[in-house]
Amino acid sequence: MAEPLKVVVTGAAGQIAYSLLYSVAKGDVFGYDQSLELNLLDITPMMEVLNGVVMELQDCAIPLVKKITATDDPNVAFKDVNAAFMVGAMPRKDGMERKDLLKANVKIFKAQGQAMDKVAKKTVRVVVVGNPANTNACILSRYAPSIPKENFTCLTRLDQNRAQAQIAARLGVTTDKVTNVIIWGNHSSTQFPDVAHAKVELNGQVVPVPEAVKDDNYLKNDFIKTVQQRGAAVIKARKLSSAMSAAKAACDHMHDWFVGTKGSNWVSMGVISDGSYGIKEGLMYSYPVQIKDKKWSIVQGLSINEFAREKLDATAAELDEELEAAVAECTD
Ligand code: NAX
Repeated sequence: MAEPLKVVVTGAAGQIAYSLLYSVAKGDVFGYDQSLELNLLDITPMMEVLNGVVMELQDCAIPLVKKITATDDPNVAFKDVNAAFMVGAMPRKDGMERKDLLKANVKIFKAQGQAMDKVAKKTVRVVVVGNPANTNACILSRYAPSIPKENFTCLTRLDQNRAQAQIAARLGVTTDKVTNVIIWGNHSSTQFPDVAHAKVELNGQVVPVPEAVKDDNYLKNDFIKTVQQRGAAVIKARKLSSAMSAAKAACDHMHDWFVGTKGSNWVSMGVISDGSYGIKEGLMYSYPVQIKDKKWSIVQGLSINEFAREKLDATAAELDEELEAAVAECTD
């Protein structure tokens, strides 16, 4: 069996981590023959709860798991890690302004970035789940300058999975038949779920999704709104935010990063913009990417019509504003 891979999960006592840890531990992400050392980070008041999570993980009796370390110290949690799921973040509380939320998260991701810079492997692959995910990932990368910027990403796979599931349900196929859906931009309600280049396998034939759906009005309106507001719909129904599906999406994201994408297929990930598709450089923007040898590259040359252009720019403008506000909170 290969050397154990060191994986850290932050916010490890929370609800997403509760599903995520089980999937990671049993091999869904890094392979069923890859042994693991799991580092679990949460804040000091959550240590007792975290201890309960550790007990349950032990009781899962998964042979791949060689070691579990639960801690409230980022320097311990990030030590020599190969992969990081950054789930922990300050949640928005009643009466809290957007500004206050950003401020609290800048503080968290600055401290965690500094620790990562000091003790993590320089090859660590990082996915930020905690909101505002895109901007938190930018801040994390800013404070970990010795780690390549390409190693920091944020999660928009949940949005992609939601979009894929909507289209699959509409066409009466399973989700694996729908490929190349794109989520552009921010993991927020300004995101643009785009099926203009998506494909579906129907009765053994691969056809463009717009051709199969035959309802432009639906694709431009209800479909987009449903995906953008799916998180809120889950909260309304469950009285809790998405957890099982968020954990599954984080696993899909990291799995594809380590294993690669297939053929001409792509997936959506929040990655650092290099100016592709006219998006300001340096924003953590969700793009379609293909992955080979653990390196992602933005899919180039997709046609962007006027409708899409407007949406790509609107979500970029929101990210730009968010990042500017976050950077203003960074007192170096
Ligand atoms: P929970 O509140 O259940 O868990 C969060 C955990 O993070 C808590 O145990 C908390 O103590 C811990 N935490 C807080 N500050 C920390 C710090 N400085 N270091 C380590 N741990 C810390 O939230 P959960 O439902 O698990 O959601 C976690 C985050 O994911 C939230 O920010 C949420 O908004 C975000 N989401 C992101 C999604 C995405 O697609 N990008 C979708 C799902 C989810 O809404």
